[in-house]
Amino acid sequence: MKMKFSTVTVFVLLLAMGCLPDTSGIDPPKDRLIYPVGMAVVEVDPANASAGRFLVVANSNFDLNYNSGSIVAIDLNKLYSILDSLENDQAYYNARKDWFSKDSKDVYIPTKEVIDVNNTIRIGSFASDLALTQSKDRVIVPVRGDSAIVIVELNRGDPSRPVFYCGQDQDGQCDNGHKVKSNEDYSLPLEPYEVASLDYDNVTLGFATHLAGGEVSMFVIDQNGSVSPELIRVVDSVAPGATGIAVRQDPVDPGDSEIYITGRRDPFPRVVIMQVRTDTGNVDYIKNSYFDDVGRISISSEIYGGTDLRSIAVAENGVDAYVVSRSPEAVLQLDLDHRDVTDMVSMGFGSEPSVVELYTDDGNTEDPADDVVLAFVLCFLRDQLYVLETDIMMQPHVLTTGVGPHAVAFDKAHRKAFVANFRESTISIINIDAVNRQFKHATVKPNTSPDETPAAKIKIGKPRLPEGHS
Ligand SMILES: [Ca+2]
Repeated sequence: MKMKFSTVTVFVLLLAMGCLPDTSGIDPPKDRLIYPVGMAVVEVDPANASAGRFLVVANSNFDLNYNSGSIVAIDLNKLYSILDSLENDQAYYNARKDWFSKDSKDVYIPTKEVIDVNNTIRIGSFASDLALTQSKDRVIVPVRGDSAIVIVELNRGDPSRPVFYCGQDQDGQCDNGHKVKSNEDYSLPLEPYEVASLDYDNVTLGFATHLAGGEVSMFVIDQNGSVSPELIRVVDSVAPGATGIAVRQDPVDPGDSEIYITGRRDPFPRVVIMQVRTDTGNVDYIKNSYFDDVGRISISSEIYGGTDLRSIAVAENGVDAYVVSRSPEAVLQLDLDHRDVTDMVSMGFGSEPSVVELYTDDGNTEDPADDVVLAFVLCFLRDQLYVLETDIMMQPHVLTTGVGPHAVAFDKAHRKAFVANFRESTISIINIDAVNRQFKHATVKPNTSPDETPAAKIKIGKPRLPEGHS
């Protein structure tokens, strides 16, 4: 356990120094998970599953073992085919005994079996997040080692380019036409941490929190359907230790869309609400971008206390939001319309929750009345995933993840959650049965063993823990 804390300390120190990596040395292997920090599921054509379905992962190269970080694409169709074969094809299963851990409690699918190396992209070290645009065809990755926010476009039609395209050269390095960087007018603040985006008239804008100085930056991702990254505004001192970011897209009037920011060092814990208030009838967002703080939801009170807010997520209904607090260790439910805290569930002392993401299940019908909204909360230091049923806001389900869970993504069509285990460079696979409120690791029975042997948990990648880990 001692090593665990010291690695976290190093992580915090590196963040605080904003140091840049050495670019000489060994190129990262194209088919590996290397301290993964962010993930999302991308469908090449939502109407046609065979067109491709990927889990895109940002690798941070946190220990600087390689000269850069990377973005890799896990082919989910291939992964599901492997899961199916392990379960149902005896010969296939028998031929893969070397995937099992010594005690047969775990199965590690080698990353080279599922990562599509034609879509591996190289980025700087210390990526900190990965998010999709509203239309889910642009991937946004803040990268401290590049002092940039990288934009990757989903290529849906051009067979001469990879599916994930950032103008990459032979080395897999993105071109400058896919990076948001400092320019003549604005300097990209240190430590871009989390990112989100909103669609306006003919323009997709991105927003990033900056941990060191508490700024929020605004940038163009896409204009008239073309990627055209440009930093266009930086607002100072939004929230001390600006960390979490989430958005509510207004489908009718994009000008009413809102951006929500949390800070981890805020003496007055609150969710800051921001808006782009450029006149949408007379649009020039780039030359005349008016972006500011328009309100707040105060979290500070005798009941909630706390100064350390982390992640925030907005529900599909656009009304409820969930915020993770470390002091006290809790998940808070907010009403965004009334700008109020409506409920809270304690996560227990020492849980140190760090990330929340929401999964909406349709329930038994197409009627939204029986939808189930689940909050997936990661506890980095405890190696735990909590699944909170937001309709009852009671004691959550608890699952043990790999070491250092850092990000969660969902494949709703397959009712799966993926958890990126940062410290061991693996991904856990969770089966979601929302109707019966059951959440279990994907497993397979070791068929050569007696029936009482517990099923082996399936992970993507073999754990590689830092030296000295116990
Ligand atoms: Ca429903």
